[in-house]
Amino acid sequence: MTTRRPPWALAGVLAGCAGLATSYATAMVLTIRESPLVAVAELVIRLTPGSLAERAISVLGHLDKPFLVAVILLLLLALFAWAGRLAARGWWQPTLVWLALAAAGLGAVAAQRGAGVVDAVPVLVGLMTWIAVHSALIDALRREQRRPELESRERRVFVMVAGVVAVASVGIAVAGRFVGAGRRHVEASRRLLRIPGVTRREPPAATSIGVAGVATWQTPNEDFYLIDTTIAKPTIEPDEWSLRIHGMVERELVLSYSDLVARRMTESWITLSCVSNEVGGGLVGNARWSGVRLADLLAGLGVDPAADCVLQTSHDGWTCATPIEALTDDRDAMLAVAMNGRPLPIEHGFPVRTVVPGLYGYVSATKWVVDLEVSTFADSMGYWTDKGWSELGPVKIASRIDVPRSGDDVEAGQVTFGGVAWHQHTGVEAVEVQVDGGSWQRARLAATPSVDTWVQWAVDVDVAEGDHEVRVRAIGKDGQTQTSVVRAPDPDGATGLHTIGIRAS
Ligand SMILES: Nc1nc2c(c(=O)[nH]1)N[C@H]1C(S)=C(S)[C@@H](COP(=O)(O)O)O[C@H]1N2
Ligand SMILES: [Mo]
Repeated sequence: MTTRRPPWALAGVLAGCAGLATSYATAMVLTIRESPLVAVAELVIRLTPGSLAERAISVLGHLDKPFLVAVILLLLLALFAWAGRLAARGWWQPTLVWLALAAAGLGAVAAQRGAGVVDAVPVLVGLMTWIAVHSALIDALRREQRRPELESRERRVFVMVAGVVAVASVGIAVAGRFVGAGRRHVEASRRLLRIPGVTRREPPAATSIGVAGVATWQTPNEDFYLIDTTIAKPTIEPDEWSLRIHGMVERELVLSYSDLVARRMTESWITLSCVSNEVGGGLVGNARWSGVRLADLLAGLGVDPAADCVLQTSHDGWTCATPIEALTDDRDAMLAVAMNGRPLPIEHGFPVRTVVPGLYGYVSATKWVVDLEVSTFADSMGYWTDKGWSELGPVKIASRIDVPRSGDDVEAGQVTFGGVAWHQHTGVEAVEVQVDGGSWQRARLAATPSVDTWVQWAVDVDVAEGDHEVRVRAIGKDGQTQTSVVRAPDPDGATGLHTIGIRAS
């Protein structure tokens, strides 16, 4: 019986493809825009000199990207085969290849616009797959090498393992694609949607304090912070959406999407913030929301006066209980269908979410909302309240220094400080800045259309050479001065004054 050379290269290729499949599927399931492979292709495009890229586009037309992906895929297959062959000499050499490939993938992913920690997950899943599958295949091959007399039987083991890996890879990639396709479909419906009564407006000019480096008064949708408990974002077609309002009401109501948007539309600028926002943090944004006022909807239903909350449930099963008062008083609490003049982005709750001025998101801002049960706090428990967070979640008065940044070097002399402050549904009366524990200096404030948004502030302060500590505080229209007492976000929102260190020279 002649000994055949073990198919080392094949094992490498199979392991490599398995890793690509799981990383692709992970990206699809997490609804990350691009798989690591495509991220690499995009990075190559970005690093390609403009003239060369233009020539490639003129030759290949719109096939330039698929062509590039195919070329990278071929290169990868060659590398996979090489990694496989290295395994004949020991386990660590192929491992180095996998690590190097993963590092390249991570680099490409990190280079993408707005990349976050989640975007690394598909690469790590792919890396783990590479190493696990490859070592399983190497194992099978080694056993076969050690016992040549049993070669045909051991070979069967290898073929079986390899077959399972191949089938599983295809299955995983197809499943991932399927999930991704659902999202693409909804994304297409979303883009085509024109909602009557939804308008696009520039922010009023007076809302800008005109200082570079201060967060824009209107937060663009793609820069708006994202917080939710989902892994894959719910993808709901508007025709499939409905909302049931029930519980302590005389008449129940089931609304379809078209029922909802046929009602009178309200549009207002509202700041949304997260209870987990640290002092000085970025879990806050300001957008123009369009939707239907909840007060109008509830008014027709005969709400039991004994009800004190509305238990909201999202499509993915997340819940929160919102004080009914905030949904029925004169503020613009709404079922929002649009954000900054466009249908809600999928990750911000498409097709319908709740927005309530003055309350943190965790007790009010249900994305993908599908059920409202008028109830009592005694009978209702929201997702975060159940985990020990406060039952009521009014937004605390807050202020932030955006410019200069902590750690910046500035020129000694007159320095302009600027930032944002909010005391939602009450309003900010003043903002003050203090250098090195000295006297508090009043900042100038930009305008706001209502008390439900943040306000930009700025102040020019004389700063001597040296290191300085600068703090900011807001004073509310109710006379409340923001406290300097430091408290963690848990259970009802952080307190303390945003403080930065700068060096003037
Ligand atoms: N379905 C659902 N809605 C949700 C959440 C969630 O986890 N699931 N998180 C809430 C929290 S804690 C906040 S701060 C806001 C954030 O909204 P955004 O991601 O649109 O900024 O959504 C709220 N709505
Ligand atoms: Mo939140």
